[in-house]
Amino acid sequence: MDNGTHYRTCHLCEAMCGVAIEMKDGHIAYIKGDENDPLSRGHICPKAVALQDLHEDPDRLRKPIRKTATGWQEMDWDEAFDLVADRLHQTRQEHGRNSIGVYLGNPNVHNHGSLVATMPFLRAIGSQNRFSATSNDQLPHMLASLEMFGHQILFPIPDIDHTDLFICIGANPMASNGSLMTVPDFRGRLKALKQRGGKMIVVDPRRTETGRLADEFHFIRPGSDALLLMAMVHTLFEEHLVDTGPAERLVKDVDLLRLASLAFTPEAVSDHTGIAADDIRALARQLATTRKAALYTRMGTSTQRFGGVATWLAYCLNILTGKLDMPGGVLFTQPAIDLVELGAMSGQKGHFGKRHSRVKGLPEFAGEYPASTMADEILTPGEGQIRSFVTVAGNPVLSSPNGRRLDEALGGLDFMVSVDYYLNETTCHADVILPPTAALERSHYDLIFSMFAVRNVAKYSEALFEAGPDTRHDWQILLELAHRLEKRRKGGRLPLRAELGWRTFKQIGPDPILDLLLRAGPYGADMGRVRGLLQPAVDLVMDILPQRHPLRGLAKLSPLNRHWQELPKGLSLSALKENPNGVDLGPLQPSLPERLFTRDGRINLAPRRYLEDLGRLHDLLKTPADTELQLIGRRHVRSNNSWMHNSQRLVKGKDRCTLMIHPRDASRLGLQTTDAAGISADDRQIVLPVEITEDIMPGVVSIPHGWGHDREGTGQSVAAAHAGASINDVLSDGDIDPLSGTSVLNGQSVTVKVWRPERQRKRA
Ligand SMILES: Nc1nc2c(c(=O)[nH]1)N[C@H]1C(S)=C(S)[C@@H](COP(=O)(O)OP(=O)(O)OC[C@H]3O[C@@H](n4cnc5c(=O)[nH]c(N)nc54)[C@H](O)[C@@H]3O)O[C@H]1N2
Ligand SMILES: Nc1nc2c(c(=O)[nH]1)N[C@H]1C(S)=C(S)[C@@H](COP(=O)(O)OP(=O)(O)OC[C@H]3O[C@@H](n4cnc5c(=O)[nH]c(N)nc54)[C@H](O)[C@@H]3O)O[C@H]1N2
Ligand code: SF4
Ligand SMILES: [Mo]
Repeated sequence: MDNGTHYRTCHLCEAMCGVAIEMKDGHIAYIKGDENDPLSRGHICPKAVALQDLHEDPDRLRKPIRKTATGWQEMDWDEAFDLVADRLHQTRQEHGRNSIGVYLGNPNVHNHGSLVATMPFLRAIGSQNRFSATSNDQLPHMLASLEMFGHQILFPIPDIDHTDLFICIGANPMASNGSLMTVPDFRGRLKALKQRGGKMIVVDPRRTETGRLADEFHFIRPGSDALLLMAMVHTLFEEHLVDTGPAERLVKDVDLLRLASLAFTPEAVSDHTGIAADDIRALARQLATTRKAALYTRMGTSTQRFGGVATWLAYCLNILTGKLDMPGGVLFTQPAIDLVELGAMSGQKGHFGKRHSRVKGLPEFAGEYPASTMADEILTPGEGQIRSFVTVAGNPVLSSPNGRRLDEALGGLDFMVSVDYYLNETTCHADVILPPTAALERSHYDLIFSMFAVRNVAKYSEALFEAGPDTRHDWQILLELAHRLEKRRKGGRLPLRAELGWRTFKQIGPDPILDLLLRAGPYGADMGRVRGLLQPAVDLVMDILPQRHPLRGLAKLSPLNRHWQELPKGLSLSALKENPNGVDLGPLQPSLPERLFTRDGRINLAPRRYLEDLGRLHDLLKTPADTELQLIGRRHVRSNNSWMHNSQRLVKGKDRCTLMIHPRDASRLGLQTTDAAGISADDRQIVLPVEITEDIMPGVVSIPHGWGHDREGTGQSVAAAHAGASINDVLSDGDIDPLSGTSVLNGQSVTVKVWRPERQRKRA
């Protein structure tokens, strides 16, 4: 691009900030916030400038590489595609289709090209052994949405810009910038909330950056949220505070929930949670009596032993107090490309437990098994054992529990390929690495996070740099591999029609598809006068058509959808290109009952699955509260999962990969700030510098995830110089929420000891 300003949406986290990139002589001069972005209004975090570092990083791979006896060797694309397709095809022929494992990492959902190409790619691989970051993350939210609203990606989003009470449990939006709540400039939005007389309450085992800004803060014992939330439900019933408000006629099984909550009095749960009974009652009362209030839970409540139940109860609390579908409460976003509707139309509302994993019998969710069982499936012999592996934009060695075991598992595969632009802790096990273009060399549209935003917006960014002729986008890599795999499966040749189909798809790519979806969506074509004529006729015909008639789907997913009538119109790809700062589509709006996807059109408040899991919660109540140290994670605004540590600007300064521990525990263990600590569980151990702080609850220790860059064979020089250690080298992969299959990343017990290298060495 010539000199001037390029506007785009930052794709690094879920916040979707608008950035203004100033170009000079073909280079990035500087990056700042885009003041005219309707969602982020000029906000960015320190990671935005790392967009430049990522782009210019000499360690970023730019050509396919292959592992040889004498080291990595560059190869050309055609040769690489053939090699990978041959080897995967060979595995499939020799050991069956399930012998190929696939792991999809987090950056896939920030990449519309990958999203469009993933489905055909997975189909061509044909294996049921699929995994992703979902089961280390938001699976409980997806499950609750599926069970209660009938659709796995229909999330109730806090209407933070209009609420008067924000209750934040197990989330740290000041560091994470929000999750399942795309909320750039959380600080600014919180300030506005307080200025209109509102209040924030935070419940967390650590007084986080968000906790410090709270008007009320409670420490909670890790893993006990389900008890807290159940006691809040109990209080609502006990004090006759249940009022389901706008959703009243839609909600069913309220009584079942009341019965389920009977034993969980605030007094009964107080010891386990560490929160006084009166405080629990007050929490429930405040939520019930503040008209515009929203209760929000995230990682801390989902990736724990009761993640499934806790997340369900959080949804229930918003519903019982009339906050669902209420401005200022929690609402469903209405994105310009409505993957919720599109998914429903193509029969993809979600499913759970249709199959179970081979080794541990764990349930699939949306066709994926829990990431915690990946190593089991690779290491355990037998039919269906994974022999070859594919990772796309993922680093499970650092991001999944028991990383060392996964190291061992990946090291013993017949073949592995990674689509990734770094040689890191996971991809170093690959035989071939296929690096995609850098983010600034491709266009960007946030298909996923536009669906979770606290305001309806649509933003499209054109590529800033032209991708070179010898580069491939992620979608090109995935489609090319899929095409070649399909060809091999069919004995070398595809029928003419299929061949043409693949070629056309590879030719057009994702952007024309975006255009089509935008035009056909809620803010799409303005049908002008035609609508006036057509609409009454369509309404009449709808009245007589059966519920599942395809024409209904068509009318629903077109500008003729009655519920979309009042929305602004005229969106298309070219309209977005003309508005590079993004288009504002207004605040969140009520959308029930149309937006429900349950069979009976009602909200299921007490799905059987959750009730059946309550036996465990009763058991927890009966066992004395744990006295061992509980390990939790944390995030920092200058870090992003495992893959941004090669930017000098982000990692400089004081060491952030430390063990946080309360002074009381430190003194009990004889730990001082200058010490290193050994953190262990079973035979797993890491060593970290100690950070003694009153900000953490006594009995709890915290370590950030995504570090541990000192493994051999990686190629990230800056990250290696700031290695840290991986929390997932301590966490067990045997500890999962049995209801949902989600990894327990928060609330595993650990032992902490002073680390004295000489003494340890002598003993060894
Ligand atoms: N800077 C930065 N931003 C990010 C990311 C990043 O790595 N760095 N990652 C992105 C991704 S992939 C995601 S999913 C989101 C996550 O977004 P958040 O969920 O907001 O992220 P965390 O900071 O992990 O917040 C989890 C909080 O739960 C607390 N916690 C731990 N255990 C418990 C518990 O048992 N109960 C309760 N109540 N709280 C508990 C932790 O102390 C922590 O404050 O962030 C995204 N944004
Ligand atoms: N203990 C603990 N573990 C956790 C968490 C926690 O809180 N505690 N958080 C969990 C969560 S929420 C998540 S989302 C996961 C994330 O876990 P993963 O998704 O497995 O890993 P990331 O660290 O996001 O690594 C992303 C990889 O994608 C590559 N990459 C980046 N951009 C692109 C791209 O555009 N294309 C391609 N092909 N590759 C790209 C990077 O080089 C890197 O290798 O970690 C989970 N693990
Ligand atoms: S908050 Fe997230 S989207 Fe915004 S600039 Fe930072 S990394 Fe990018
Ligand atoms: Mo995540």
